[in-house]
Amino acid sequence: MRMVFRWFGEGNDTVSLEQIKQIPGVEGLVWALHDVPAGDEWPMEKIEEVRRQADRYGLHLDVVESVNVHEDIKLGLPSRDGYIENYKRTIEKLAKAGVKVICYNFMPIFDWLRTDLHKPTGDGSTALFYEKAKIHNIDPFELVRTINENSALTMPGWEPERLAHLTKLFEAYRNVTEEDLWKHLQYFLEAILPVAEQNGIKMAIHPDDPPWPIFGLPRIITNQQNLRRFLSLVDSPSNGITLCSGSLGANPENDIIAMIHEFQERIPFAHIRNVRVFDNGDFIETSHRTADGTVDIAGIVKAYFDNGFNGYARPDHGRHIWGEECRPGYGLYDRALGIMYLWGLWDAYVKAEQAAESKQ
Ligand code: DNO
Repeated sequence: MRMVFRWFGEGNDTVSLEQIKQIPGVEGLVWALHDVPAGDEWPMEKIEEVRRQADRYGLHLDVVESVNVHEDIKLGLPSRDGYIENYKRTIEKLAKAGVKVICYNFMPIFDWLRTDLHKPTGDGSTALFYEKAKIHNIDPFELVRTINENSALTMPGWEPERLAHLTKLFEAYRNVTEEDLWKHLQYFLEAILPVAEQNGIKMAIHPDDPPWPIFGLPRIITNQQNLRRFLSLVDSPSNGITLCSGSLGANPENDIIAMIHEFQERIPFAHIRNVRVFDNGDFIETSHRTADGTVDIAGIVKAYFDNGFNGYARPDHGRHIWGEECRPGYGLYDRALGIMYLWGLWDAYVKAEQAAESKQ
């Protein structure tokens, strides 16, 4: 398990590289050029600038999250080919900069979705929360307004320019079915995976968060069966998954441990976090500790360990604790605690294995 930490860039994050460097066992950053709009080619000078910043702290840039996919690609419009060309050029440039894994998602219009970014948890901390009934009743326009008003920093996946044409986008998706989305995804993969393969890059799709359709928009990367279908769209070692335990874990029917065993060769990147799912379908993001949520984090880490997982992992969102002012879900403290929990589990499994071997 190679531990990495998401960083939004100089002037765009409350967490500094100096702080990240001091978290035990963190070897690299999970980064992106957040100011480049989806669909544009990433400029080499900007990539190199991040490289220089990371180099100063001896942190690598092996993992990018995300190179966002333009809506025209998801919609299957004729204009997609130009955006796909840009995507390919970006893959080549990132490979030149030493990148090994590119995380992306294929969710129509919205990326991750929550109804409350600062839900009190009862102990003085707050966390990201999803209220099922609210999603059924809220107008998506209002949700976008609330999300953006709530945070001083632009939320990843909620960039204003991306959501500026919401009415037009909803209109465009009106007749797009799940099967259409699968076809558009396949077209995209067939175009980019040969370039990724030639350049030694693993593409890692992020599951839909939450893993079910919202606002009548189709969502397909939601469960084990669909992940299996996804991997069979194009059989390439570069066609992989960002296995996010928090996103998939919002549906209690998802057996994440079984997914790790089945897809282990195609998981270059793991997002490890816990959620507590309530009987009414609401869920809240909790600490990483197994006992605090409904996702078996200890079992998940054990499954990675048993499969000799050597990919990248990051703690995912954290709660907002100890009064920290930060990007919702992306503070320093709770994510650092999460890392120590993950290492604690991992090291205990290493020791147990060594003890078992020495007895033989
Ligand atoms: C939210 C993140 C997502 C994720 C993308 C990956 O905090 O988990 O925005 O980065 O879905 O493409």
